[in-house]
Amino acid sequence: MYGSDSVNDDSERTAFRKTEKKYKLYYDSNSKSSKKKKQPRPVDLSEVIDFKSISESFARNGDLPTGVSKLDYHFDRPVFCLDDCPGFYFIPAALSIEEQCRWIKESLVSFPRPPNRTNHNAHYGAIHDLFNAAKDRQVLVKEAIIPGEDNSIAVDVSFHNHRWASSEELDSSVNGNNCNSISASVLLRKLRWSTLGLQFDWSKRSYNISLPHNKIPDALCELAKKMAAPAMAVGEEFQPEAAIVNYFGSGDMLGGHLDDMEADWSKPIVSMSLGCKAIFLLGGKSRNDEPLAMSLRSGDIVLMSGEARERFHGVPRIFTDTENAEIGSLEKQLSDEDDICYLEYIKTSRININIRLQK
Ligand SMILES: O=C(O)CCC(=O)C(=O)O
Repeated sequence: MYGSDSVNDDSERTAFRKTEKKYKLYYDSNSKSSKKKKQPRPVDLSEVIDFKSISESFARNGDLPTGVSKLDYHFDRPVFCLDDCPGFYFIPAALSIEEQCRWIKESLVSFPRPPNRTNHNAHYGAIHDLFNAAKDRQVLVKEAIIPGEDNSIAVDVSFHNHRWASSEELDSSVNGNNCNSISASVLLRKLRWSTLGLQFDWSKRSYNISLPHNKIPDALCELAKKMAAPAMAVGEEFQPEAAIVNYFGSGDMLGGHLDDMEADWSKPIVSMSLGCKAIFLLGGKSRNDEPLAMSLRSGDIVLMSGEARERFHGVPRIFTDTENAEIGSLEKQLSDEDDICYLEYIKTSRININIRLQK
């Protein structure tokens, strides 16, 4: 289900699916334009809960809308809860702009590096240095068949045996054949997830502790521990073991799902938003329960623990237009020449890092 819009017939009729469709990106073709430029269909955002304005109005006069409370907890920023949804916490603007940039860069450069797995593993095997290769306009080339050797890998349609080449090298190569190469920038655009710490096997929907892995980076661990604190029992500390990084481009969505692979649902999932604004849907224990819609901006953190872990949730939409993406501060912060490559990516993308305990 990750990064896909595929649903079975039954789920087409559920309240969750109807709300997904309400917010999903659809295009209207503008018949007045000679080129028939596709325009995003306008979407009614009037029912979307906006924790940024809730936070601002709370700071001004202590007012909160019906159904929303501020957690009575000593934390360096307000943590909001929904009265009807125990275990759900929203921390608006939890990350500073510097932290957001740091995690955007890590998500693009180091998180997709082996032994971490990505959605590309199945077809291309482990790919090294994807982001830098895209920056340098490199091309992934399937290695040539070697006469007299077992070429079972090379004749396979997959690219498990590959190397990076410059586009010039490819142009001048006799065998420079488009079918056997793919540009790093296309692969970067098609990057949908990477996994950190304990590796997750999507085909089996379970953690595979035998897969080689590195520990989650210490700095990410420390950040998750700090942010998870409001959802932890007194005296307990969150001990992250695994993280999934989701990459969204324009038109991508994350269909309604439960995160049910972890053994202990009392512990939170710490979910960080980076880049373009998105709509997050928080449903009930059945897909037939109508979900609440809320905005997720760069720097926001959501915690889901306990009962909230049993609720269907998903991301039907990200906004990449200037008015709705709300990434002005990121654009300013990433305006140095060295950072332009990150800016180019994040201008039309969203990254979500969600950090979990496996046991
Ligand atoms: O992208 C998000 O904010 C939600 C991610 C999510 O639900 C998940 O990875 O399970």
